[in-house]
Amino acid sequence: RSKQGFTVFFTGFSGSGKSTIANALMVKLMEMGGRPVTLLDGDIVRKNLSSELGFSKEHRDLNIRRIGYVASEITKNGGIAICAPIAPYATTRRAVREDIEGFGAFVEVHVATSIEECERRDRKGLYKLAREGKIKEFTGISDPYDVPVDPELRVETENVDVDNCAHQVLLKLESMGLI
Ligand code: GGZ
Repeated sequence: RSKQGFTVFFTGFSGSGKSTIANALMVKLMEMGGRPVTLLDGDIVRKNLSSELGFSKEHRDLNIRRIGYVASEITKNGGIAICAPIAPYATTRRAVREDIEGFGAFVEVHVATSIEECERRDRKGLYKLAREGKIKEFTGISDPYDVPVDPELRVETENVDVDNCAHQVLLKLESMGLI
């Protein structure tokens, strides 16, 4: 009997390492073979699925609900969905969890790299623009982020490298009987 589908849902600040860990995880899962793996990265979704949306609470919620819908379809069909948006609102993450748990497992991974570290790295220069007020409603600077209270797993990229974080996710999936 083939195993059930599931969704790995990363959440965390811009620059926290979500995309990099998600990519490393995708490679590891693909190497294992078996189920198809689909990555729904924040950037890619915003370009292809949510191109008309901004960053108000309403638009962020709509973006996350769309990601959740696609992930639920993948999970329903026995696949693996890896999502990596900021997803700042706990109630929206909860709603997506409930949508998906009807079909398979939902594994929330909080990438808990601190806002100080994300701003210090500032890989895309967005934090600087946010501080200057040139980007409004920037998560962690001028917009809220609800810290996940009870995620399946918490990782961080300040003291731990990406490959190790992805490995921790794999171990969690294994302990949950998903892989
Ligand atoms: C947060 C923003 C904003 C604002 C543009 N706030 O590092 P990035 O660039 O590539 O990741 C961020 C991305 C966030 O999109 P998400 O779809 O993940 O957000 S949400 O889950 O809240 O819908 C960042 C960029 O878009 N970006 N403006 N104001 N991030």
